[in-house]
Amino acid sequence: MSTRPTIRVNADTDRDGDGFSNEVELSRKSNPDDAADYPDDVAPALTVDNPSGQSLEQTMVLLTGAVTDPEQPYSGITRVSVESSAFADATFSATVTANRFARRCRSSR
Ligand SMILES: [Ca+2]
Ligand SMILES: [Ca+2]
Repeated sequence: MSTRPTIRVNADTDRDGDGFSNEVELSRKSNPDDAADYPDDVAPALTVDNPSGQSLEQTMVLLTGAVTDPEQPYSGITRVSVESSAFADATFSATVTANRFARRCRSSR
């Protein structure tokens, strides 16, 4: 049994009035009966607090920042992953809480 919504009224091309046709919503897996759920065309924005061009003299840094998704503020971004040339061969993942993340990174150098 599928929980995917179905089109019941073909004459109404945008049943919930969110600006996306029922067909587009179904093809992009948003709900054609919920105006708050629509296709997301804007990528989330990631902001890192640490200064850019920072030289790494220490073996540990605290990486902090924010992530927002203006098209879908409640889209449920829960994790970010960060790669750094200073920490080759490692990807650091951090849990997002209220749009903020923090991760302590340790270099093996
Ligand atoms: Ca719609
Ligand atoms: Ca919708």
